[in-house]
Amino acid sequence: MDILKQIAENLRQGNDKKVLELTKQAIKQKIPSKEILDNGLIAGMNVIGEKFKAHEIFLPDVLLAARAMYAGMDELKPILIKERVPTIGKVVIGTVQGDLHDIGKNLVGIMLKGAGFEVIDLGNDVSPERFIEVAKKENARVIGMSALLTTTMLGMKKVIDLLNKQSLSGEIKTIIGGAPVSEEFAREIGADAYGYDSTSAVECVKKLIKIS
Ligand code: B1M
Repeated sequence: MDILKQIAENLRQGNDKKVLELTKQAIKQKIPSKEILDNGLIAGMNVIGEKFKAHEIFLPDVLLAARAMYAGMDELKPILIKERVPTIGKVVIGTVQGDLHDIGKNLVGIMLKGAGFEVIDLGNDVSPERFIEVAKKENARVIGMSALLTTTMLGMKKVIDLLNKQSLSGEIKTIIGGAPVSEEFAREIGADAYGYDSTSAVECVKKLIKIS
């Protein structure tokens, strides 16, 4: 089996030690880090998502898979960030209130750092007030919000409404992302951009900073 398939398979089994070992091997074999991420780690996590949805596996299995995902991601992080250029703007990121999923948000943070942005990561379960308070204090030009639950995605609108209420939407731009959100939802709630994945998030933030 090719090494990326092995990474995906071991992530699926929640074997963090093996995922770490295989990720190290893949790096040694000079497989591009983006390929290890997309075709190894994320591919494995996608299978977990499908199986969880179909009730074929349960929460503890998902937790183990998340731990294995982090084992690989931590190894890739310095490589993804390596081509860092001088800071081109500050971005505050976080997962919205009530939502504990942070793997995708962390990936977006890693890619933004790699592209030269200064990233202030507020973690998960972030209240609308906190997003804005920190963005104002840090003079951030963009707020990036992640949501993985249909029950929490409306938290993004709360942030945008608060920005409008404080007349800050001209200075602080917003980008949203996460499995349940879409371009259409971004338009509906008045977000400035929608990132489909971590690569498109970087492109969007670059554009937002140019126009803001
Ligand atoms: Co949860 N979970 N989970 N989970 N979980 C989902 C999201 C779910 C779709 C699974 C399913 O049913 N198929 C489902 C949501 C259903 C819905 O809302 N319609 C679900 C559920 C129900 C739950 C619980 C409610 C389960 C329960 O307790 N009964 C619970 C909720 C807890 C809470 O948040 N309050 C829960 C808990 C968990 C764990 C803690 C076990 C774990 C999270 C661990 C962690 O994050 N540290 C977990 C996981 C791992 C998942 C799945 C399997 C994988 C998510 C993931 O990390 N994907 C997920 C299934 C799925 O998404 N298919 C699922 C990999 C990651 C790289 O992708 O996060 O999509 P993603 O990020 C992508 C893009 O979306 C985008 O870029 C990233 C890279 O490409 N992106 C952005 C993300 N944020 C962005 C921001 C941007 C731009 C792009 O700009 C700022």
